[in-house]
Amino acid sequence: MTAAYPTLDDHLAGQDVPEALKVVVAAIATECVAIAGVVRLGGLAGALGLAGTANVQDEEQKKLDVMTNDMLTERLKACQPVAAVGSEEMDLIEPTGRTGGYLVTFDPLDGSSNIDINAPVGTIFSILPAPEGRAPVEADFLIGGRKQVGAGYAVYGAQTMLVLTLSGGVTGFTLDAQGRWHLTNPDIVVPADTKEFAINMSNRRHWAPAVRAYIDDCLAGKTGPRGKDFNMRWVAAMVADVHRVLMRGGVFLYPWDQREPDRPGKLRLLYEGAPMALLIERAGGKATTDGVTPILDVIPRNLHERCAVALGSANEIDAYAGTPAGNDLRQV
Ligand code: AFP
Repeated sequence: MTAAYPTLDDHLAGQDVPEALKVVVAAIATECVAIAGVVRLGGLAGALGLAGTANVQDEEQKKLDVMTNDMLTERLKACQPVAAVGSEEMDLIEPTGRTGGYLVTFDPLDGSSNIDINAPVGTIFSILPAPEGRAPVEADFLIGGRKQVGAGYAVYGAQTMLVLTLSGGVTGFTLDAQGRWHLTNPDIVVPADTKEFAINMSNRRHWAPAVRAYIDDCLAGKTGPRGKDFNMRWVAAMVADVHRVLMRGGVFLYPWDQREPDRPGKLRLLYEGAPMALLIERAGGKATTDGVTPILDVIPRNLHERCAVALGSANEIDAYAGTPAGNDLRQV
């Protein structure tokens, strides 16, 4: 049945990108197959529960955060064209001892609070060019999302899928029982219009007034200013929420809020915001911090910098930006 679909290897062979980049993507895809195996086994692989440690953002690490971080780090450090890696779960970058080639940042297990309840989680990655002729330093990672040469994610859900962009559009692959990726979604496009939004509503009281105004307008439905009924979804794993947006449209919002006024939201720019923004823009959607500023134009100041996120169907992101008092959709 799967013979009808080209494999990831077939697809990569036809891509007009450097062979070394294909090697990096293949290494990530291979490790995502291994991660999918551990996720699938859960408690049987000793993968549930807390690790008893915290990451650089002082967030509790789950066992699977640590396991998957080690798996992907080890794979990429052994991958010839990779000069250094950076991860949500590591304080500092880890150079591989090689020069040139690529830098890879990743969130090895996004949505890890979903692990213990058997809900979707994923791996997000971003690939940047490495400096030539010298060992990379953290500043080499801080060049902005437009410089990404590739980005993608694996989502471990009802199906395990890999979604990828290199030089062109956005493609989706489905994992078969033998551990091979098949090109099931050759040209993913985000519809311009939607009636679906994703935001953590429990934070409503902390949002800027313009965010509240936008959501209130959506909730008012057909008889409100938007003139249509909206639906809401929140998987609590960016990877799964963004996957839904790529599959059927919608907007995904994680705005700045007043609990931590000096930090622009919860999500991380390098290994969450930027790779997802590249995928969404390449699929015809908009990916912004505030409805207007493209995430890809934000130049990070450090490896673990956060960014506000408003991405998805283009016309709906415009509606978000156009909410009265829209200038209050602040990004610190
Ligand atoms: P965890 O990996 O710590 O579960 O966080 C996931 C995440 O960073 C992102 O994937 C979700 O969109 C967001 O947090 C969910 O945040 P809430 O806690 O506000 O639901």
